[in-house]
Amino acid sequence: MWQDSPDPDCPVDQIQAARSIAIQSEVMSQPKLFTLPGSHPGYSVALMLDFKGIDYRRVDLLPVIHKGVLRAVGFGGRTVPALKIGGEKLQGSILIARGLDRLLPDPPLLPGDPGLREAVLGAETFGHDELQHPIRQIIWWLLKRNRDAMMGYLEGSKIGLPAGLAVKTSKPLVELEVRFNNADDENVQAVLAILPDLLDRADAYVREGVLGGKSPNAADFQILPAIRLALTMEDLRPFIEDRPIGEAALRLLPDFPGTLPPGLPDNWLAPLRSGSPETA
Ligand SMILES: N[C@@H](CCC(=O)N[C@@H](CS)C(=O)NCC(=O)O)C(=O)O
Repeated sequence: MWQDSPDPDCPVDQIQAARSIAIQSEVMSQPKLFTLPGSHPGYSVALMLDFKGIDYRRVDLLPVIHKGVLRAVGFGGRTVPALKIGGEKLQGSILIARGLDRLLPDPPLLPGDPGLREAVLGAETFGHDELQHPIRQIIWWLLKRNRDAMMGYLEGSKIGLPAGLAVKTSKPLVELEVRFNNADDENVQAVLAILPDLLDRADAYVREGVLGGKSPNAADFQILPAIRLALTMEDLRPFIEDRPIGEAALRLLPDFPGTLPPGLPDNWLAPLRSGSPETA
């Protein structure tokens, strides 16, 4: 245990050396990614860590319960992804992206060319501020009505209890998440009405070479997991899979757990049917 005043039997130099070894081992200890099964920004950060070649441990939490765990391990916010790395606690996919580039600049998540860098940052903000949440609202709306489908999204996660039991007892947690995320009929219908525009804008980023290229960047990592999660929803998949953004998501994430059978009211999908020339 650390002592604040020097031990008379131990030279001060040794105390300082031991202290610095302890700090180094904290810095070097294996990073921990706290996430929820199926969380698209959780995937964003997992992909960034893989891209950087960082060996990390994933800690899968259960929705709602995750808040207490995050607090207990010292995070201030209530959402995942949250990352403990190099003695730092980073929370939020964009903040983590900037933090990773600061801690381990190579390979960079942002391009060196100033114009492209600005475009990537703009696309990343679009993915985070405009695309991420609507996808979350649609999936919680569907999961509320088909809790058995959660089994698929739990595949490959270690949540500390059998997946079947987690699904069986998930009703209150799902209902709370639906409430926290405002995933009610009115909002989900509104989100589906703007989805064609969001997809058009995402396609434009691919066409302009801002994302979907050979070497993924921060915008790929922010946007493509959200699109990949949308592709697990059978209601949405036909409107996305043949688009440039759908193809880019399937290239980056060919395997992704979970499937949601059709469940959205047919008339709510009308904007997607008539929404844009690409989906006609
Ligand atoms: N926009 C933030 C927040 C992400 C976020 O809302 N994460 C969801 C999981 S996808 C979450 O933690 N939800 C739990 C809750 O809000 O209770 C980010 O990109 O990190």
